[in-house]
Amino acid sequence: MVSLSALALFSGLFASNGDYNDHPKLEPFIQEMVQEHQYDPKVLRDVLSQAVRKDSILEAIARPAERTKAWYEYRAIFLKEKRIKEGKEFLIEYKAIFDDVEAKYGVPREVIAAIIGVETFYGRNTGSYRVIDALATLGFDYPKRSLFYRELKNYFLMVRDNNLQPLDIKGSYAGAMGLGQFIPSSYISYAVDYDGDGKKDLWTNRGDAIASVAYYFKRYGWKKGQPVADRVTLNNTDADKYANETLSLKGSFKQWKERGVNLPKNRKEQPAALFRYKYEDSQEYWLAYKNFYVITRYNHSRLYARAVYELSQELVK
Ligand SMILES: [Ca+2]
Repeated sequence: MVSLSALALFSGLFASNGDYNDHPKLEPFIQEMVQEHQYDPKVLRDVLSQAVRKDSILEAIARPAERTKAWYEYRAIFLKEKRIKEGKEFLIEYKAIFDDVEAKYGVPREVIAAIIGVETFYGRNTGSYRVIDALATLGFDYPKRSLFYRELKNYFLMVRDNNLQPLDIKGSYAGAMGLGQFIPSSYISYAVDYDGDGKKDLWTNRGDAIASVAYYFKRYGWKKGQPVADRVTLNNTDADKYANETLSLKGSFKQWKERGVNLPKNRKEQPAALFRYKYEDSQEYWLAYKNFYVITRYNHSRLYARAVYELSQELVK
């Protein structure tokens, strides 16, 4: 059996200043970037030679809360008094920005604040990993690497096109950055320079970060003034089998009624999905609409979307 200290010594002997100098995927990556994006290979080699493989990242990505926790456990993480209180303060402190952004993008301030609250506790925990380490580790050494390999490419495009320093940027273990935890492709597509200073600063600039989350929601089709979800009951236990089938809005009101859902009163006909949420000794059913689906575009999880929605409701109580 090889001890951990022997492994550390081994990697210390063979890595000069980083772990990717001799990685078999390094040269193909560089060649693709040169061919696809006319990227300067010297920059890629220089930056990637300083990337460090983080085993803690490979361990963290294997157990995300969305997959390992029941709703009542997941909910307890995000619907805490402290997160609600600080969210209300966040809305007050940046009221002028929220007034402006809400009017411009049509996305309610409490939804934007809830996203930032769930993602980073209103900017307090934006991540302590170097993004280059996170994306090199996941893009080169994670078995399900294709998304991260693409994001590593996008990261290099993002830093080149925005004059950012690739070795300095910090983020989550998955390479998500700033108050709203944007991955590089999201930064490229949805980051906004709200204050017009020529930089899209999602790490420290509240206006840029808040407007970028709003723009993300607008682009994914947020419907201003429309509902997110309603709690419902079932009049037929068979209906349960249609719950949690997919995040897509696969049924009409007529179909959900036929399957045994007691439809909410005074709600106009619209496509919907049915979700089941487990508590310790019970469960709830929710009928979710387009705006709920838009929240799942931020993180593909019915637990995530409901936590964001519930937190948003608490912020305006
Ligand atoms: Ca800016």
